[in-house]
Amino acid sequence: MGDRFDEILRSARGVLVSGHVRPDGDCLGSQAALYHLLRALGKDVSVVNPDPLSPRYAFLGEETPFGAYDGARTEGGVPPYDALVVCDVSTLERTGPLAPILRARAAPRLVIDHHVPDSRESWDATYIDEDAPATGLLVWRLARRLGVSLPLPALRGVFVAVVTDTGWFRYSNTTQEALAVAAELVEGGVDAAALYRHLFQQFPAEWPRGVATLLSSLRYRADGRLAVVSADRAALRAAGAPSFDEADEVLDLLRAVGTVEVVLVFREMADGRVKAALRSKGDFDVNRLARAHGGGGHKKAAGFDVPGPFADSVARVEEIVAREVDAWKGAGRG
Ligand SMILES: [Mn+2]
Repeated sequence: MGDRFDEILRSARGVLVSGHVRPDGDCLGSQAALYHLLRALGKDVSVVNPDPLSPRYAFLGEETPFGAYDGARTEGGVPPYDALVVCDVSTLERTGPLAPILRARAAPRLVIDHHVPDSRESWDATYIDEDAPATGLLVWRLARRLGVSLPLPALRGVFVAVVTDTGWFRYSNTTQEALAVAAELVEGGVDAAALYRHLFQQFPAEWPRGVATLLSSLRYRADGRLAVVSADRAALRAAGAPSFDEADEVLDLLRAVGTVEVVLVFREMADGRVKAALRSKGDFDVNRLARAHGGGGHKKAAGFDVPGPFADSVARVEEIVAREVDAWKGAGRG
């Protein structure tokens, strides 16, 4: 695996790095690592994402120049390049407004990712490992393979990628490799406590009010095996949390309940679409459910979005998920 991927990357002079809409810690951390890896190989590198950095990840922008799609510029501001590498997502569709621009370019398209791949997408070469805890670890492996010693900003990127996707080494995707690489990153100069503070202790003052709004809507379905919360923009505004955006902690909190196997969080996006995030504690496959609604992810963490209006879509999707969890519970569970 990876021969053709490495060959295309090696021969390209200019590389464009991109990723999914609303890039998260793994997407951005991988990109930071890849940016500095490719720079170490003497390449011209640009990072352009569909969306700018959210405040949570702004600190990464101090070491790596993250660009974002700009509708006011020609072709969204995407520069010329010889090869494209998409990080942490394996369908071009998920690059949002960048998708038609990237698709129209003749340069080879590469993907480096750990999501369940979408067979409908065609890539010139892929580096996909569904069992990898984070895409950032694949960039780490790539650096090893190419014999590149990564500078500190790249090490920080890999660390951010791994800790965000493993829930700071708490989720079941925390492999021996994740822990071993983390140890090497710390040895290489990564300050774990400083990154913890950046990632998990810098939320805006309104953030707890958003969490409270979501939690106050809690209902249990499927005999307590499914926990559902939802909040539309009006509710968040009324609670004094108009720009509430980080709901991962809510997904974690609800999984703390003993009976709960699956968590479902609904939020209304700025464009009126309804975003559904799903987490599973055990064997229930939330990726399959997300796929059926045009989304995707992993077996234990996945998401999708559907058109509004909010209340109608929430009711409809919640019913579907409750039925599935109910049926799964009956399927030979001890
Ligand atoms: Mn990821």
